[in-house]
Amino acid sequence: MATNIPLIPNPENPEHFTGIRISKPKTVAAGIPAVISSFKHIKAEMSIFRGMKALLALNQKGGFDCPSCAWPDPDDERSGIAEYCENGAKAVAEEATEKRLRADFFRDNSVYDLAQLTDYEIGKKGRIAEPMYLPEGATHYQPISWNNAFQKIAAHLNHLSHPNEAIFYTSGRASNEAAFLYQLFVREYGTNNLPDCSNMCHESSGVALNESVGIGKGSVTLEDFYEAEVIMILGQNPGTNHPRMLSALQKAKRNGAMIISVNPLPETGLMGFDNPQQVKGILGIESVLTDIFLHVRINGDMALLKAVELLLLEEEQKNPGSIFDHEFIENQTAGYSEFINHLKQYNVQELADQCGIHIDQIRETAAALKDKKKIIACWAMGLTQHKNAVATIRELVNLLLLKGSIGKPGAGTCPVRGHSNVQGDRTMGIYEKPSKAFLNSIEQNFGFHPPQEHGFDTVEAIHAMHDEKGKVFFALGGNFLSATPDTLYTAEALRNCALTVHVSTKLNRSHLVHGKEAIILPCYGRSDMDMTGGREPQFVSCENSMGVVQMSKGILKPVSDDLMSEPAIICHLAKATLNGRSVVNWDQYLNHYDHIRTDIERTIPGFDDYNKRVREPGGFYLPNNSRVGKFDTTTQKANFHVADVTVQKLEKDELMMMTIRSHDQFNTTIYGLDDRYRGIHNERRIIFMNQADIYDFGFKNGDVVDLHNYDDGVERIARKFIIVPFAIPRQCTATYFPETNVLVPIKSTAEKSNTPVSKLIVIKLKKCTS
Ligand SMILES: Nc1nc2c(c(=O)[nH]1)N[C@H]1C(S)=C(S)[C@@H](COP(=O)(O)OP(=O)(O)OC[C@H]3O[C@@H](n4cnc5c(=O)[nH]c(N)nc54)[C@H](O)[C@@H]3O)O[C@H]1N2
Ligand SMILES: Nc1nc2c(c(=O)[nH]1)N[C@H]1C(S)=C(S)[C@@H](COP(=O)(O)OP(=O)(O)OC[C@H]3O[C@@H](n4cnc5c(=O)[nH]c(N)nc54)[C@H](O)[C@@H]3O)O[C@H]1N2
Ligand SMILES: [Mo]
Repeated sequence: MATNIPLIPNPENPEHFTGIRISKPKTVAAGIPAVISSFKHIKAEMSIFRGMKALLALNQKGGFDCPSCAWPDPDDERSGIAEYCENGAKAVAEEATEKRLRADFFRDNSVYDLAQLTDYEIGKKGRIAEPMYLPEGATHYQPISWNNAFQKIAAHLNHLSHPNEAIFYTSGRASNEAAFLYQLFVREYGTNNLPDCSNMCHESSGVALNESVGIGKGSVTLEDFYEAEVIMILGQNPGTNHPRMLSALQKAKRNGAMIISVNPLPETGLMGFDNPQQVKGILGIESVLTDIFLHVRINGDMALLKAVELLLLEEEQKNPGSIFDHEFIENQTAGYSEFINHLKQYNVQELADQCGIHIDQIRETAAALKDKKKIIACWAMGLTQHKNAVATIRELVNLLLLKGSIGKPGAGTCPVRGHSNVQGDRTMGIYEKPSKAFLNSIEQNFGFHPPQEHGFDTVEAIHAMHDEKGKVFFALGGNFLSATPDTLYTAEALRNCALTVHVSTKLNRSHLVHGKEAIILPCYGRSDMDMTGGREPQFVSCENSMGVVQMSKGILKPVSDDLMSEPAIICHLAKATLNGRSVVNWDQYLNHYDHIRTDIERTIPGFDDYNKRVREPGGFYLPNNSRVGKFDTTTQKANFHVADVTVQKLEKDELMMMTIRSHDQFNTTIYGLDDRYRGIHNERRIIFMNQADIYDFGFKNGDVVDLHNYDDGVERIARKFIIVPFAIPRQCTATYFPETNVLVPIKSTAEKSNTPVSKLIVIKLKKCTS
């Protein structure tokens, strides 16, 4: 039975179309339609009372942290009623739904039946309400007690010939408290196999920034946005994925900042913004955001950045000292002359051809940057999920270094994080390559010797399970099957496992493509009131994209009495698995989360007075040396980096494809079937193409095609996608993730960060015959 479970997308079981409607892409984001959309999603999932209660607490000081993105809350004024965005409201609706899945649901629906559904349909089923177990060979999940579930997992873990045969994945919603306990348990158990969603996300930023400026996090605060002269936004779609960033951009702009956007798509949110939290916005008065839009080809960023740098260098040479910040370069950087010598080999016109942007526009960009001293560079997945991602991000830092634009107000690096606590999880030690200092601190504070050998990252974990070296897969959140590349290969990997376990709020495809045995442990979400310890509601804490740690306290009554908090699940699992072997006092953590924070404070720098400061409204900033112009690199300076421009070679019948998010999804959670800003309604199986390419390839708008990839001699197929013409450069196409993850070759990963290359997949199109 297990091997017949359909995968979606699956060559044998194509998804059905849902009835596409196309309208003109929007020119302005948010506004009234966003407010209406928020309420529609809330109303579909819960009573208005519960909905209002949740929304009123969302991102308020003393309320809960939005489970959607990692964009920070304003340090000063928060709008009393609406410090959230349309997509934050959708995230809450999805999590706080009153629909629940109990034993009868799993009795009535086999795993096979559930796997026939689309991701959208699966997600809409409701919250998992009690622990469930799938015995070997069974067709249906059945209820299991918490205690038996922990005993079964413990037995599997203790049965392995080495702890490195177990893999412990984390998705970025886990709180600091949960993440800290999780890594502590995993390391005491004996492995560093702690892959996380960051491996697929901003890993390239972490690697690049560490090498360049000595810290894997961004350097700016929200205040810097309001002082910046130029804000560059590369490979990011904030209107959909970080909507509250638009308010910051609007304010920055009012203060005189210029905005330069670099994207293969003219994303609505980048172009214009209608602030729903202001009267003017409600009245539909839009503000134009982007001043210069650079319609780059997929992965043309490196060539573009070099072209801009070269033009700046030409100016600088005409008038030495007028463009570059020589004092900064001299005192605070290393590698300047090698960088300049290498840059001089390039030719602006050739670079312009490579990135697909007219030389006049590149000149305009260079002219805009010429006299500016305070530049912020923002980026997200459009830069990180490429083969040369690390090099491209370092090139962006090169540009900032030339201008002395880091370590001072109004300037710096801003990798815009995805999951709401993905940055905090890393700070807590969710990392397969922990530093010696971190491991030593664990040893000193807890008295056990943690494993020193590095563990598997996400892609390595998939290979290990595929090769039967990874035997137990445990996930703290997330949807591993759908989020990872090469869906069929990953499915084989998961099915090879003896046991797969998911700590989850909602049902997803990873529960349906499972190991020989499978367990689902249902946990509280951010909005749920957590009475662990029995006396008072517990709170947890999260670190946002700008390094602010804040408390998050759920306020809703959980949909079932059979849920447990993530920290509690980890404590119980640790006790069951390590039994008498553990030197950690897990019971005190179950008693009160303050004890977890006390131990975090002892172990990880920057958390002094954690319990006190986290209770202060707005939380506290973690230390960040790059913010103050100190660079903890091997040279003790910010490092220029030399890299070549690489250009993807394409055959005549090949195209580049990037996989992106629609406006109605959070990663693999599909909220709805619309991509409102891009004018797509009621359909996800589409491929955006340039109109001239559609014609040249012999297709018509609306034709249905199969997408093929042939990397490493493997034929990968995603069937049935509707061609939609769009303002995208020639030879570039876009589809939604996760439907096309089946095409992302497992071996195609970024140099140094090993992040799957989800933004440049070489594909061929074939007209669909069936
Ligand atoms: N509502 C909502 N919010 C989210 C998420 C969600 O799914 N839904 N996901 C969260 C997570 S985990 C993350 S990581 C972030 C993701 O946030 P984003 O990075 O904004 O998400 P993507 O949709 O992957 O968009 C990538 C953008 O990069 C562009 N792009 C693609 N390739 C290139 C390229 O080669 N060069 C350039 N310059 N641009 C390129 C695409 O056109 C698109 O605009 O959002 C977080 N927030
Ligand atoms: N092709 C392609 N693939 C990609 C990307 C891409 O752009 N293109 N983006 C990548 C990126 S940036 C990321 S971050 C990954 C995301 O990878 P993941 O983080 O693994 O995936 P999500 O879809 O965010 O996980 C959703 C599931 O998390 C569970 N969940 C939700 N809230 C909670 C909670 O509070 N606690 C627990 N325990 N579980 C919860 C629910 O069961 C839900 O089904 O995907 C990556 N994959
Ligand atoms: Mo992400």
